[in-house]
Amino acid sequence: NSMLSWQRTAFHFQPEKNWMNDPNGPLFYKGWYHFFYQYNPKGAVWGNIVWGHAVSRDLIHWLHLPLAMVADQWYDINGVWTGSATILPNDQIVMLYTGSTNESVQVQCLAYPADHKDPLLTKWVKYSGNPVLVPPPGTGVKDFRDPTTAWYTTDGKWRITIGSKVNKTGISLVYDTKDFITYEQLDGVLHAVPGTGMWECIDFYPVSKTSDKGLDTSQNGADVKHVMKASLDDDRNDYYALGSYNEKTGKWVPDNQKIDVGIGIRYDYGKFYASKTFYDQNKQRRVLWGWIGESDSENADVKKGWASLQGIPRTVLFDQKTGSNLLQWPVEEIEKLRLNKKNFDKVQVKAGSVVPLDVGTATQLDIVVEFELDQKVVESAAESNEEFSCQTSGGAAKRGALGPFGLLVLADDSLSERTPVYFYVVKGSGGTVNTYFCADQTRSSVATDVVKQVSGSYVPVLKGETLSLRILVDHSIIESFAQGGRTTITTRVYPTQAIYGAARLFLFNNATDTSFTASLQIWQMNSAFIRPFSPDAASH
Ligand code: DQQ
Repeated sequence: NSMLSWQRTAFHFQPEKNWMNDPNGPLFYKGWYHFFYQYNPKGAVWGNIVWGHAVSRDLIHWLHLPLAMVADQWYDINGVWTGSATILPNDQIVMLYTGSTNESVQVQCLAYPADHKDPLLTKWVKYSGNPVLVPPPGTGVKDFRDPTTAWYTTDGKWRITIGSKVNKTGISLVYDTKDFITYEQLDGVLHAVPGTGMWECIDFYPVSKTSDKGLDTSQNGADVKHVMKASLDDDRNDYYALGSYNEKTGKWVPDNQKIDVGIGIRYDYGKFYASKTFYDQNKQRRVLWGWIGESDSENADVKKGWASLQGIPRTVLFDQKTGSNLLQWPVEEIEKLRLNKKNFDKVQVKAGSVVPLDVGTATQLDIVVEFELDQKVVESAAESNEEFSCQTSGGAAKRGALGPFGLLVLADDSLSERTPVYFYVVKGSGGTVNTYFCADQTRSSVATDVVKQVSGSYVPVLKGETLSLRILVDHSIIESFAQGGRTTITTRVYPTQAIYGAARLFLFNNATDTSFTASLQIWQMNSAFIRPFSPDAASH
């Protein structure tokens, strides 16, 4: 349906048509980034799940390849579900994934490339002895899925974790293996959190406390923290916590018991699920992929013939300044798409005003902003001690002394449609200042069949820091990163007016007391090449 084709993106990964969900088995091999994904070849809704496959030199331009694995065995006939890759020291690739059997039992299966010399890894072989793991006694047959990348232990074994639940407690089961064929289940669990329900797509990986390089999944030591991430089936969000991992005892302990998995921090406060990292040995970084679903109706998805995007891959680092969160940032390769830079230096935005930014068409943008508030106003502001939450405090329309202020993205000239991405500053007792970062979908579209909510959270801001924002805009997706990626919000929006040449960008200040200046760098973004598979293209 060409009427809806403007919703397709220009530089986000998506298949030509039909349904996509979780990222699977990302890896770098012989000069190529490989990306696999949950895919329904038969329609724009979830079902008939197989593994799609694409390759890239730079994580931005993609070539679609034939399906890597289809549902053709008794142990995966109901779906070739999510899995992860492990690269062994001899460069062999091992893929573990969940099969949904002919009886809808969740089992773990092994696959490997048919030809290690083929850099495109086009053909995959399923191990003849599959499945390699079945649900252990006491585990629900439908509560056992999504094996992680394996890490190497000092015992000379490979270790994986798999998500499950016991009643309402989310848990991570642990297995050791030498050959990826036979496994030994460890006593106890890597971690468990009551009340969080089924843990899908667990991710478990090291981050460095001292360097801004990523770490191979098997690294550990005094300089290392471990991130535990679970995708909570019950609330469809990805939560992580930082902690320390003792490989000998097999225990992972969160740094802060109050900010545990499923309770404290989210990767992203918008639409972002079933994510997975991989270690990119090419650039020594850890890269995060996340599935960005639609927030229109299923009916609309069927009409437009496709559903879901992948977020721009993000590098993930431990935030050495706060010590309490990760930093997520779009991979540097995205900057190759930047065109026509415009600078706006110290634009004054008075309380209660909207200022247009002349950037031409505003459907494909990379925006970098720094805000400077009038510090005297902040210092002298009354200590409101307001209980603020992005979700429930009235969105961008609700005026406070020190916010909201930020940008109106994917807006039209009359502002009949707009998506505010903004900060809200609250003055607390003793002069404390708390900053929140939100995105408000409530006026994003005049359409009625789309989700319209306000998303966001607290963002840590240290003394002396200015407030900063990076926003990637791509037709129907807005990815926003505050304070260098401490807090992120991904928003799907479906404007009907603010499209093509009618899309605009504005600064806004809905605070009652403070003006601010904004300094911006804004680029138009080129489209990425995301090319369909043709046997010809592959042979050139
Ligand atoms: N998606 C897969 C499962 C996983 C879920 C099925 C998470 O393996 O638990 O498509 O979105």
